[in-house]
Amino acid sequence: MVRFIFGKQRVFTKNKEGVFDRQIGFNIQTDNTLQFLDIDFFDFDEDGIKEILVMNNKHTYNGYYLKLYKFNFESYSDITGSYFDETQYDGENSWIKWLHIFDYDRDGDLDILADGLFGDLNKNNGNGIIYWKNTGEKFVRTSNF
Ligand SMILES: [Ca+2]
Ligand SMILES: [Ca+2]
Repeated sequence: MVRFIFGKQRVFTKNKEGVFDRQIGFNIQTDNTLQFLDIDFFDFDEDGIKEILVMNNKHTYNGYYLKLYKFNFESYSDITGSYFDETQYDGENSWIKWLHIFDYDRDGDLDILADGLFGDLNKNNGNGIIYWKNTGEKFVRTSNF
């Protein structure tokens, strides 16, 4: 569950017994040039606990910044660099609205598709595609432009 409080995003999760517990909520740290747009939960490191993938816009919709956080019931940390090399972009009114996690390229593993592309990112007469391809090691930003 994600609750919006004065521009900060507080995440409440189930405890180890599977019950939501407000005492173990935490704030997703983003710097104040970033604004949260979409969130997905997926177990990137296959330890049985889902990580938190967040799409932000930068500088009030003038770019995007993808972040990944690891959570273990006691703390959380930014592990974006462990799974992604290209996570941000700067451009006037260029941002991404949603993320979808599914096997976009149909090679048997899950990828991360950007949906709702604006500004410079909305190319090829609106048919531009950006996704992060699962290579087994990392998720590599891929596009058709
Ligand atoms: Ca995990
Ligand atoms: Ca795939």
